[in-house]
Amino acid sequence: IIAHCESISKIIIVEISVYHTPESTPENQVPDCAVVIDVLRATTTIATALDGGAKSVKAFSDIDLLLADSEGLSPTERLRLGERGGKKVESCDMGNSPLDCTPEMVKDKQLFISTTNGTRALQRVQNADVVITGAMINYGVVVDFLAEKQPNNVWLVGSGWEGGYSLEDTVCAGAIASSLIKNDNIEMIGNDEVVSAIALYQQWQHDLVKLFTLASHGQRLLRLDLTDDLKYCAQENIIQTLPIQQGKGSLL
Ligand code: 3SL
Repeated sequence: IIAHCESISKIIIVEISVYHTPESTPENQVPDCAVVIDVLRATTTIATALDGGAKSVKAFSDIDLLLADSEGLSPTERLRLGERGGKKVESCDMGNSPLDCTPEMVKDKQLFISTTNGTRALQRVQNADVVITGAMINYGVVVDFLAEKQPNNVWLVGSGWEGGYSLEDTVCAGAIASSLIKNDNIEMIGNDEVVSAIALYQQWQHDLVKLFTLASHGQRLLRLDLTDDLKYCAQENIIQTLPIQQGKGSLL
């Protein structure tokens, strides 16, 4: 009986809320831990860049601010990534393709990134106690981090597309939540969105490429001939790097 009571007392209740867009997060509140998700493609790119040896990735919602902030570094020290509408921003070195973030390109560089939705989502939650980013390619390390730190409340914030819902961010939120609650000592309470995100992941986990081709932003990327990007972003846990905010907007 004593052993049974001890194991019961170790159960941790984590409150998980999924928000489909940065705009739908509650105003004037921040969670213990915010997980920003932009599977297509910003948080996939950020994880890939840090995994490839980038020193840091600093996110901006505004391109002019990005250009001004990175001005003090020489072109050999920095890399400017800019995307709008899926396309590279003229004044930047690269667009937002994770496939361009090879170790040869990013190693030891400080990256500065601005994208249509993902960097806005990061900005929305930058005051949370802990901010990390997740994507399909690294959600396992997000789950490990949450299982270890056991924050009381977690927001899984999808970037969506210009204020609208996105399938790919929601399925990733579902992957994170469903993996986390597989831990015997963790129980979840959550909003309706987290329950539906888990159901979406359970339905599509074996054919994420197909799901992404149905997604409106997936279709946008396909129209831009970015099929390889889409396939890369749909892979599960191919890297073990966890981007963590250190100072507002900067991920290490
Ligand atoms: O919206 C974003 O932040 C981007 O990730 C979009 S894209 O995949 O680079 O087009």
